[in-house]
Amino acid sequence: MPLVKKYLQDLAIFGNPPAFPEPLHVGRPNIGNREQFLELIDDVLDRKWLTNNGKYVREFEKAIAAITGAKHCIAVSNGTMGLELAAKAAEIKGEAIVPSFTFIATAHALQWLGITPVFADIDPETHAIDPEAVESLITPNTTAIIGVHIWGESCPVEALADVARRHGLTLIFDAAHAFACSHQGQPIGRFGEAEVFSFHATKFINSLEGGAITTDNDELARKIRLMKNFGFAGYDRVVSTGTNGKMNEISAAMGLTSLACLDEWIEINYRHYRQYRQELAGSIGIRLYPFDERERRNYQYIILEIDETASKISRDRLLEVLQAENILARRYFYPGCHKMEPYRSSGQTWHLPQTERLASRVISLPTGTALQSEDISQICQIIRLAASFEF
Ligand code: T4K
Repeated sequence: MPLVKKYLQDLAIFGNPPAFPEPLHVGRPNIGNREQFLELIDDVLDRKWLTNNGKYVREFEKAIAAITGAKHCIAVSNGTMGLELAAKAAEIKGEAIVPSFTFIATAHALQWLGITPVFADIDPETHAIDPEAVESLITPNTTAIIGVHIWGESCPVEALADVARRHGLTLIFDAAHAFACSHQGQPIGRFGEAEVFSFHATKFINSLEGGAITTDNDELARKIRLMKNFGFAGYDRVVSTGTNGKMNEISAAMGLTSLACLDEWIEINYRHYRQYRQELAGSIGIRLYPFDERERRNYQYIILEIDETASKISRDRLLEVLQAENILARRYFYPGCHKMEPYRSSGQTWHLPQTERLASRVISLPTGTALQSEDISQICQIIRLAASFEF
């Protein structure tokens, strides 16, 4: 580990060697027990059953249903496919209200199905979709609300459910960030009509690529199961429209291997979160996104907000300083979905002041099993140093 930098002039942005010889990425995958994974792969290859509702996919679905408490879990090829299948099976049409402050997949999944995403603003404290903003955007064409449990912190489930109920709308949650998290003591996975998880490589639990839809609704689950397999209800019998949304056996094997480490990884992420909090405490103009520790959280995202008016450094300058040190932080979710295509050129004028303000302030920092405590100390030292000088 290189020497901790003591002086601003030592920063790599001034031409010095970076603090980290190898890049420290946001989103480095958590990898479980290699031997166990390789054994499962061997078994998959020996049994010559690679996909189409195989043994490990069924085990993975069972495990997720048990963790979330949901009646049904349908494993799928990725989270985006999960959102598409859930929206299609729930017969969402016309317009669906979503936050703009989310990964582009939340909006794209709808747009892909010919549903128009309508972007609602967020609560600047929680970063979650604002139910009042949602209600103000409802039109006769609105059929659904898609809440997002951003960073794994649950969004205002009850308030959204209330709006949905009063206006007869379908409520679905994008829970891509929120596996193994809770809301009011209940595991995320049973709220709304359905919840959709991502098990992408960068997620807390990964299956290389993958996702899952959980629901207590028998009919919805039945439709999603059919639709993810081309609408097949048996050999040569297609009973609905469909697509190929199946998870394969190697992905399920990786998912099961990851699940075996769930508690250990939460512990590691939680430790990292507390260390960041402690080491960045008192840094003027810098806010670490606070998780509600009374709830179960996976602490997979370490989110900083840089208030340029109070801090001496801008968010983008800090990002440059970190990148020069090989700390590859990210501006999630800049600039907001509404400023990306095709939504930017849709002709619609969006009034999303909180989204735009937040998107210009946020940095996501590395965490997860790839990081050691010394790495975090060094990252925090660089942030403190960079934020304390005008340059
Ligand atoms: N809804 C929400 C709210 C989401 O956040 C997401 C996905 C979805 C829906 C859709 O779920 P999926 O269809 O993806 O299952 C990344 C992920 O690709 C994406 O899954 C995730 N959200 C999003 C927040 O982050 P990018 O564009 O930042 O990916 P990329 O390739 O730049 O990777 C991010 C970082 O991770 C890089 O700095 C490098 C590191 N990385 C990545 C991979 C794939 C590794 O170190 N190893 C790896 O194998 O979107």
